[in-house]
Amino acid sequence: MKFDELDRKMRVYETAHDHCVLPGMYMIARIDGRNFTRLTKEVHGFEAPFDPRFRDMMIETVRHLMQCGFHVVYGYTQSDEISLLLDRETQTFQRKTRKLNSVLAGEASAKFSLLLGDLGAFDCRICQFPNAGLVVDYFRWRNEDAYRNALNGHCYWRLRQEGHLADAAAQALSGYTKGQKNEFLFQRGVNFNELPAWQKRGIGLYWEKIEKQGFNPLTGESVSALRNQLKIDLDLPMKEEYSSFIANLISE
Ligand SMILES: Nc1nc2c(ncn2[C@@H]2O[C@H](COP(=O)(O)OP(=O)(O)OP(=O)(O)O)[C@@H](O)[C@H]2O)c(=O)[nH]1
Ligand SMILES: [Mg+2]
Repeated sequence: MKFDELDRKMRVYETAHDHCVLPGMYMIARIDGRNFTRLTKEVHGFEAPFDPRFRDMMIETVRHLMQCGFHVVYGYTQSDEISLLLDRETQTFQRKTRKLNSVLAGEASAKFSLLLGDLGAFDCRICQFPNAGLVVDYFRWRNEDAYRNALNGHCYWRLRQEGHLADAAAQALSGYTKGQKNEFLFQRGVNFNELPAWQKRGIGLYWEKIEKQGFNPLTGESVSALRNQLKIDLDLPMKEEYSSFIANLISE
């Protein structure tokens, strides 16, 4: 069989199920560390529940994903996950989910591994939303998840420090209400409300316009130009204020 014929024959098996996200749909990629429970605690011994070194590696991974050829409007990270809101009109890879998922997972894994100096792999899935309200709800959902993770994480590791084995600590926690978890920490000198915002709400990355002063060598005049700069926000708002913040980003 000639190559062209073979190529035509085989290509269909590769592309027949290529899914393209419909025009007008919002796309959010969620990228999540594979087996990071083991990687963070058994292999690399990161501080638990939160290690600023791990946080910074995640932030740098998001920064890379926002600067490697995708049109990302907003990046968000908490725990071992990253969410990227793509520009609604983006045509990258003709909106093929197969390409978006594999390239984003590949870029995240490559960058994080370089930062860690060891293998760290990520998966990726694309969520598709027909309206801005659902995009706001999505980020509220991850924001609330960060809050729950932080409260549970602080209680869990305190119980472990006090000598409870993993199962016993998880079992004890499952019976506590949110108020009891706060009280549990408070009795041990930890005011949950005063813990750093990045632990409770996650971290946002978005583009800010800043004015840069330059110099025109032809006229000798100083000139100003607007530049896009990536803002890393460790102090995101919460609840309704966070919803408004996301809604504003989308409408810009
Ligand atoms: N020690 C430590 N662990 C962290 C930190 N941030 C996230 N993690 C851990 O990362 C893990 C993320 O959980 P999951 O994504 O649900 O679990 P996973 O083991 O990655 O499993 P899969 O995602 O299904 O592959 C949890 O065990 C978190 O405790 C950190 O700053 N320090
Ligand atoms: Mg994970």
